[in-house]
Amino acid sequence: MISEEAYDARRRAQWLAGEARADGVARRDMLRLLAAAGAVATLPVTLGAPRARAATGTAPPGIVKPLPADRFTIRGTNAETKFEALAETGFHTPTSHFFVRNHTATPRLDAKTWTLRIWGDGLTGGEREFTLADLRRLPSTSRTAFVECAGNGRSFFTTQQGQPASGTAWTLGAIGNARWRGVRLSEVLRQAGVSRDAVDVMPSGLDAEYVTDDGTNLGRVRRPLPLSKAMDDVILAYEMNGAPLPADHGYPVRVLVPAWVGIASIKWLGDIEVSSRPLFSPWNTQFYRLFGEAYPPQGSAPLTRQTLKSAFELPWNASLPAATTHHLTGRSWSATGAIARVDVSTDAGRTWHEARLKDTPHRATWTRWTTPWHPRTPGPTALLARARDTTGRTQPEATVHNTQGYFFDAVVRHAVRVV
Ligand SMILES: Nc1nc2c(c(=O)[nH]1)N[C@H]1C(S)=C(S)[C@@H](COP(=O)(O)O)O[C@H]1N2
Ligand SMILES: [Mo]
Repeated sequence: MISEEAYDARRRAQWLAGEARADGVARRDMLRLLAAAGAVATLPVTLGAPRARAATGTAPPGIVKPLPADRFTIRGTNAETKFEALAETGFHTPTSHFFVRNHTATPRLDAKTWTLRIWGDGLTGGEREFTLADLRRLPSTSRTAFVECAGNGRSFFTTQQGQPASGTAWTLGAIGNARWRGVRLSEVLRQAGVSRDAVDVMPSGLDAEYVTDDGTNLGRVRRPLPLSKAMDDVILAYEMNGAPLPADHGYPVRVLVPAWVGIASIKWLGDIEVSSRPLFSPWNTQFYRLFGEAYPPQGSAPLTRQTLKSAFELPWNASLPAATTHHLTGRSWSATGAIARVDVSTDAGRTWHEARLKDTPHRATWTRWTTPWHPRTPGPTALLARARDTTGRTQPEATVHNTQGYFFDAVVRHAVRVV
């Protein structure tokens, strides 16, 4: 068990030492951001008694959208995108192909009665409520970013490194890249009035409380964010790829935390606590930290930014005819920098050549690439893709093991057969 007091104390010490940074936003910059709050006109919002909470609905459990077998692999309550199905899509992942990670089931919420409640001792003027119309009246912002599960690639700890890890056995399809539109969380927090003492915010979902396999009820899916990140680039998204957010992806409003572990992007947002003390939830104490031989007993710091990965748009064990030129395609992505180059090996890692990038690389989105291959000899082989980003980071040959299988960033050996 993690001592939550110890975590709390360490988090607070880091904060007071000015080390509780997120994506480079230091405490002094955050105070400057907060100081700008007074300059923004306030919006008429409901004060006082909370409105009825959003209906939790009685929809059947599970995922609402169709999950055809040529696009998705069902894994428990989740659906993984088949990378080969992305070959028929463009830069943005359509809803029809976007992976779903549900702790329980997609709730059916009514946008007309939905409200977002902002509360906690880190507010200057007490609790505030926003309807969807209130949020839509605020200035909107759009950006493209991926949502990727921290456990994406987890199964390769087992299959490639012989080191099993607990959790959903994703291959590489627990990622989607969409255009999101919504209101900046910083804008909403300014409207609500954030005090100078506030340090953390905790968005919470309206889906059912999560009960673990051993019967422990962990409550609503929720995970704290340092205020510095909340004030930086976080969006409360109400649109995905130009349409209202689909039910499975958080309708009517989800949090979108660019580049961070998918769990930070809370779907079906119901409330946000703003706190003057560091917050914790099981999703930043017992989950979403690195545990294992290479890590301290209390685990690493809570995970923030995702890592660096590459995938081919090919089925596993794909058959490729010999003596033909194939145009291999794939995607690479990084949360720490833009993709700088991608090298591909078609002979199980003996020789490498640079792939041609098809997109202008940006951090927190992916870059598509292509490379020709003219196999001569029939038989099994492995295709490898290795990305490097603009921070100089390269995909390693192996990832240091952690018991929950997060952040697999090693080069994946994609089995194919030349026929
Ligand atoms: N309320 C709520 N938010 C949630 C989750 C959830 O189960 N409930 N799953 C999280 C996880 S672990 C991931 S990886 C992403 C997945 O987003 P997607 O289903 O839109 O692809 O949502 C996150 N937000
Ligand atoms: Mo996730």
